[in-house]
Amino acid sequence: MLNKKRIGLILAIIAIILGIIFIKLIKENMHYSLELAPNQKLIDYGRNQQWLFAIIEEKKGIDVERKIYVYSSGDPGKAVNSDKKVNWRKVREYDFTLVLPWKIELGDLDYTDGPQVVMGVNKSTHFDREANDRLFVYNWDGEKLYKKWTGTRLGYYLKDFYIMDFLDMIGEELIVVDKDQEGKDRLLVYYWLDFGFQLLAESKFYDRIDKVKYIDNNLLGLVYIDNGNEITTKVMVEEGWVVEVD
Ligand SMILES: [Ca+2]
Repeated sequence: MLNKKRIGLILAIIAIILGIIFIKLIKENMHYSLELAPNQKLIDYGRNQQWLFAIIEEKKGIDVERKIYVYSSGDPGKAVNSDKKVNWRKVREYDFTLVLPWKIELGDLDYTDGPQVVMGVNKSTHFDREANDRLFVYNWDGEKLYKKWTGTRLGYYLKDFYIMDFLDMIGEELIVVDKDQEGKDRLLVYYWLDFGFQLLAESKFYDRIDKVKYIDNNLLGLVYIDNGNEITTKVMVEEGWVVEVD
């Protein structure tokens, strides 16, 4: 028969068990969340099935820092679907304040090791004092970032870039939106060869390029502005040139 003492003891045990479950849930949520603190802002992120790299801007008093946060989906065998929620767990943090990254993409440029982490940064170099937007490429070995390639200049001014596998050649290709001194845009297509990017094709100059999208093998969707009109077209690579397909 249950007396009051026994009921009290059982309730106490239940309370302790619930407490442990509650603390565990809070802890898991803390580790498995991309939610940011009020002083943090997500600038950009890139991911594959297993890893997510985010550029986070962090305000500390009057200082503003740029960090790279590295998250793992935890299970390398598990596919990440866009319609399925993934509990990304933060595994590393790097301070990139000095080079101010503004865009980040993950890719397999050479399929030998990787993934590669490709960053648009704003940095002056020894040879080029003016701060310019350029690319940094890192290898990620699952634990650390290693410098693979740090930005010799591509074209005039790096306005935007995309990593995508849209040509038959091995690895993913780099597509750069390049702005010239007069403010006109063109596309540059690069592939990775041994130790760096090799230019494969360039487009003509447009007043402005607004959007680049993968459609199919050697076929990109392009949205550009010409004399104030927005034009949507398709382009392909042909003998060193990026040409419009009609
Ligand atoms: Ca390819």
